[in-house]
Amino acid sequence: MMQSAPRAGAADFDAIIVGAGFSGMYQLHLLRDRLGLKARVLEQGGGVGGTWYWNRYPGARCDSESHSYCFTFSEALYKEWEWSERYPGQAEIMRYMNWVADRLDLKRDIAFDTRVTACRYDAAANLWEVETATGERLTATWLITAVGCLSTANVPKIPGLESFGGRWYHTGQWPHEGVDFTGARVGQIGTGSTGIQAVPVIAAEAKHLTVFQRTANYSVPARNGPLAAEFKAWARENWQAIRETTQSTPNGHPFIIADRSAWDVTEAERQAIYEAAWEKGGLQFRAAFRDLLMDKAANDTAAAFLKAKIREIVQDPETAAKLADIDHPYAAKRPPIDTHYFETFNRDNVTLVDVRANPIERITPEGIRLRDGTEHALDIIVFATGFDAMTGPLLRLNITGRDGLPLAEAWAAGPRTYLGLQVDGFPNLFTITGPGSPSVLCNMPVCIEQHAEWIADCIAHLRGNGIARMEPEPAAVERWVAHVNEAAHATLLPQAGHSWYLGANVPGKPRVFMPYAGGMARYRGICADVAAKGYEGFRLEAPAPV
Ligand code: N01
Repeated sequence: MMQSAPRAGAADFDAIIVGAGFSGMYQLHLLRDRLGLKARVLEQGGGVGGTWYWNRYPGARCDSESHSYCFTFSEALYKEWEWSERYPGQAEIMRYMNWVADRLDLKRDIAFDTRVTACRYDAAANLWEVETATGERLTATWLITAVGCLSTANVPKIPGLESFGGRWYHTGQWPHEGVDFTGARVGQIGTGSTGIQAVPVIAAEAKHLTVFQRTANYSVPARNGPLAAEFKAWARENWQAIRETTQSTPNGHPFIIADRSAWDVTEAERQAIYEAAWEKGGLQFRAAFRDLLMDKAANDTAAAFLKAKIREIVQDPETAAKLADIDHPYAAKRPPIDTHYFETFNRDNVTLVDVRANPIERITPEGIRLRDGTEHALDIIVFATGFDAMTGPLLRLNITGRDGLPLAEAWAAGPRTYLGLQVDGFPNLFTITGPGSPSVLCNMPVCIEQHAEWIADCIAHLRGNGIARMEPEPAAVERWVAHVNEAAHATLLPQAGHSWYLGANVPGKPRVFMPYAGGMARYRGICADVAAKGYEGFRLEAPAPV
């Protein structure tokens, strides 16, 4: 169907932003305070914070180091806040987010407790109409999704859940008042980054914890602790240098990947390097050699070191063997970091159950029954089972583009975007950290700042040039999808066949490697180049003459 020429319509808002986490907050600040636009944020939660508003599970803590897990666009803002620990806990991040929101006076333009139920593009008016759960309808020229990549909880459809006589929770929808595990028999399903953080904290409180492991996972100690006064002073004084580092590294973290191959050193030197990285702790372990994510044999050396650590820590050989029976390259799935995860299996009140060998058959009124008939009696089940990642939060918005095309249909075979920022058929829609952008492979605030700034600059350009409609050319989308695929396959990442990066954790979801694995610094350059070339690959249309 031919589409009518765009008109500059009279909308309620210049921009509607969905979500008030890091991305929605910064996008609001840029559009309202820098461009002077009329912008409104719609947020499902009762406060700011995005993922941290919902993920209040025991042990919830960020695994980016605190001095890099924050906004860095403003020197003043950066220097005014002081983090207390190497890795910020959920409560401290929430304090930070609220502090920023108040400091930038953002809350007056955020509608809380407002769930978006549908977004429709009206081609004739060239407007987005956004509907909320209360039936309210708002219109805007620009629709910007700031819904995060991990905000749609994945509760597996295990038969019998509704019959369970105890309580159950998903870590991503944790009750604000907390959960009292005292005296309880707890079962936790899932051993991803979340599960690995939750296990030690739940075990310390519960009468008994049974961990149901489907896929064994690597983990490196976080070595979290209070930050020394000298470090805090160093971070304050080095705002610019920290920012330059995080913007120049492939993953947006404040450490540099060593410029050496695992094969440049002797076996003894390699072990010493891994040992030092293990002692230092955290995600930096990945930075020991530059080829860990490219060369399977190099990766095998790291994997062997980490599996040996598990066997060294865990006293019961049978439990250690199950925990170390890891079937994917190190860091091909998101690598967790922990505080006493493997040590927790030495406690008398913790049991590991291998549900790959003996799968969960059903949930009964009393607990969890496995295929071989074994029944685990439980009072509480914790689902640390992850998310319908990246596409889930977008599809949940029921977005309909040009010619009534639902996003779910456009993406039936997997997400297709240009730069992870726009989708053909969906004019004037921007997706912050969308599929096809580095997003979850990067320290999130770093990629969020880049996206929000690119979008604000783009909107300023469009307004300055009288352009009313922007949409990617299908050929540009085609090229970008191919490039995202090629970038993923240049690494070992697709080798973890059950990873949520591939959508493999949600039954029926298309298996497409969703984030851009070419590195954040390279991606930043590509986006800048596209803008410098007059938004190459996008179709820009001026309003129709009146
Ligand atoms: O989720 P996951 P997550 N039966 O999907 C298992 C971020 N994050 O919430 O691997 C049995 O990684 C599943 O098993 P398998 C971070 O980006 C960040 O832990 O599919 N088990 C797996 O073990 C992270 O990667 C921080 O075989 C089932 C687990 O549940 C992302 O969030 C902290 C199952 C899910 O692991 C998601 O992590 C925490 C079933 N039916 C999280 N279904 C930071 O610190 C699923 N599983 C920033």
